[in-house]
Amino acid sequence: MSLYPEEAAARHRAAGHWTGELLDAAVRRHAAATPDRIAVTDRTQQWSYAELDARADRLATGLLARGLRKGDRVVLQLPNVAEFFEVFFGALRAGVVPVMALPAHRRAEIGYFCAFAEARALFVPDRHEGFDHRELAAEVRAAGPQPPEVFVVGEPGPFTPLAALRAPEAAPVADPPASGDLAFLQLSGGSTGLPKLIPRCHDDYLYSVRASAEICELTADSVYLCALPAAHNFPLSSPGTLGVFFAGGRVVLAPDPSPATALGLIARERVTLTGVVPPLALAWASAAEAGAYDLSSLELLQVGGAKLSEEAARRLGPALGCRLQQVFGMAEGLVNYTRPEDDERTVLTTQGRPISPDDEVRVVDDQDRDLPDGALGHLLTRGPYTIRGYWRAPEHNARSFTADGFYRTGDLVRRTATGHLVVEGRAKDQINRGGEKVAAEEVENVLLAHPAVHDVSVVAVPDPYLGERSCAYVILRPAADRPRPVELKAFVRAAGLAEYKVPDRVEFVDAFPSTGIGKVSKKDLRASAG
Ligand code: OOB
Repeated sequence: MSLYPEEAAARHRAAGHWTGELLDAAVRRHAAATPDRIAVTDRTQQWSYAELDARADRLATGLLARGLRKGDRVVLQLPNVAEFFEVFFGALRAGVVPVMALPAHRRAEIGYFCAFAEARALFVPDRHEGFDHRELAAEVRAAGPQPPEVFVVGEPGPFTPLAALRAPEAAPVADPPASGDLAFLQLSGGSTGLPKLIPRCHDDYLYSVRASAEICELTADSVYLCALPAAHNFPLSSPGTLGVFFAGGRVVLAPDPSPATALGLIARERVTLTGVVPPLALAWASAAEAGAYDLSSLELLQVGGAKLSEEAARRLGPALGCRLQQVFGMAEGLVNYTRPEDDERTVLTTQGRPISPDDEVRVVDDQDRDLPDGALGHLLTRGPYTIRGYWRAPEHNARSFTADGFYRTGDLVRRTATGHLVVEGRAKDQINRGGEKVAAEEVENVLLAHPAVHDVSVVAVPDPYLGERSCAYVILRPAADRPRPVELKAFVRAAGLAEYKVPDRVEFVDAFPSTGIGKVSKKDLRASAG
């Protein structure tokens, strides 16, 4: 089934945006032309393009030998290790579709992805940041009717080591994927109960990667530090690791994003660009100002995922001795960048303009009427790399897309006369916790199951470091003993949600402020948070 209307696909091909190439084609190209150039460096390994290419082929062969077929889904939960790309490219070559889970996800998320996507396999590390992912995998397997086979990078415990999946020799893939096929499923930040899956194909993703690499002026000499989780759309494609592989450069994987690790790697590996969320950028700036790191190789710092204040933006370039670029993107598609040729004011005060001349951007009022430049409104978008619908979610799609295929981003923006966008806020029911997105409803649904809770409303409250944190306002049942806030937080954790979704604050109230038509007014709740 095609992911785009045929008329739109034909237009994107005719414009030269969609080239018919597969996402991994550049890796194969560089492996042939410059086999010994280093493609990826992690904490313990360094792989050339030839090695990465050969590993991906052997993994593709191994997946098919295990009986997986084109179109089957697997859940990929690997941290920033070289094997992430071995599995990602290997799956793509076999036509097997990875679901791009984050290392922070726990039983609720991973269990849901495995069940909803009917995953045939789950890829995990042994341990990461003190957490045993094999235990998580065992719980997920015990819960599901069709447990996925578990492959482990590191000590396998009761499961299969990744090494056992590598075929001794690569064989040609009999039924290779086409460029319009579903390549992988990204995750939406979400605003409803369960995270939505975002179907990306080779054509649309490769276009965004290639055009991003051009905008960011990547070359074979680019060295990219991947400090955010590799599966996230920003470090994966904006231009991220895939952009660097496209250009034939080198990816350095940071095992964690702390200033000591990241700045140490920038100095040692002569990193030229990297992408981070605002709180991380500020933590790095403070460490850099304190001195001791040679950051002279760094040319470009990209900041995105959450709003960067002008004040913070001013600090970053001087502190890190490089150029700043703002990035406003979303896993559903549209990505905006400030450009090298933009004046300083634009770089400091806007979140950039769209990648493509064929990105259609509308700023509309509550009745979907177009607004003039400068006015605050809802951002709607459609274009050559923005999805037309979430995967297997027809009811949700009817709300999230207009009848003519524009995606309702849920972001409130102004457009300047130059076509740059300024993000002013959000209409979607989500908390943006320093770039990590929390769907309020997902957390509310968990808390509603607590015996003492009558009603709950989770909202964002301002935070000087993360931009926003989450606060759960709780109305207790009349006869209930008042639980302590830590107990409610522990309840969310015990339900298996990722730690970043656990409410930062819990407040008990007698009633919620309501809107004119009797709905909970989250706006007034936020205002009362103080
Ligand atoms: C990126 O992707 P997601 O899918 O995690 O989150 C998308 C949402 C946007 O709709 C917006 O609400 C927010 O994150 N956002 C920003 C922003 N960048 C993203 N809000 C204000 N200023 C920014 N610069 O976060 C993402 C994907 C690709 C590239 C960069 C970020």
